[in-house]
Amino acid sequence: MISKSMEKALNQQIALEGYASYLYLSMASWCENEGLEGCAQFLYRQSDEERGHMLRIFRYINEVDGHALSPGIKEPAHTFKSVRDLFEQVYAHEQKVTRSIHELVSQSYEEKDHTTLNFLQWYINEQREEEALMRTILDKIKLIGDTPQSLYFIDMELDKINQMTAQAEGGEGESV
Ligand code: OFO
Repeated sequence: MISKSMEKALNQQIALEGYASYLYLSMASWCENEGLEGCAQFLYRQSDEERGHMLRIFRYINEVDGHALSPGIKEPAHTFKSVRDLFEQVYAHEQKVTRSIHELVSQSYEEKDHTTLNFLQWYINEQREEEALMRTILDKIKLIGDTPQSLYFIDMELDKINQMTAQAEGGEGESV
């Protein structure tokens, strides 16, 4: 059984993860329209992952006798200034999610809610990995540059990440 304030905070986290899923979906669509297939596939997968993160919290709340609420999602941006701008936004959003997870952890400590504290460990690790991945992508974009001529090489880098992820998952590399 979780407290009402923890239930509310976890429901807010659901909304944040849900928004990430829709934001990354919108970004995938923009990339696909720009002919950036590697970036698009990467973002489609990230969007799916964020939905998974949302559902994991959703199920947890109900499991511990709370009430998970399906969130209203604010409409994300549909266009982006550049690939660099897009990934800077992804990184900023991931940092925001990390801060929010850490606040949930602090609240769990304060409430001596060891069950939720334990549940959140997975998210702490996930956020560390996600932030590191997005930083790596941004570093590559800075190295390559994002002039129109460089976009092909950025897209190839994203494609390499997609292939590595697919190998790690033992799949064929297509998530949509
Ligand atoms: Fe679930 O926020 Fe990214 O990983």
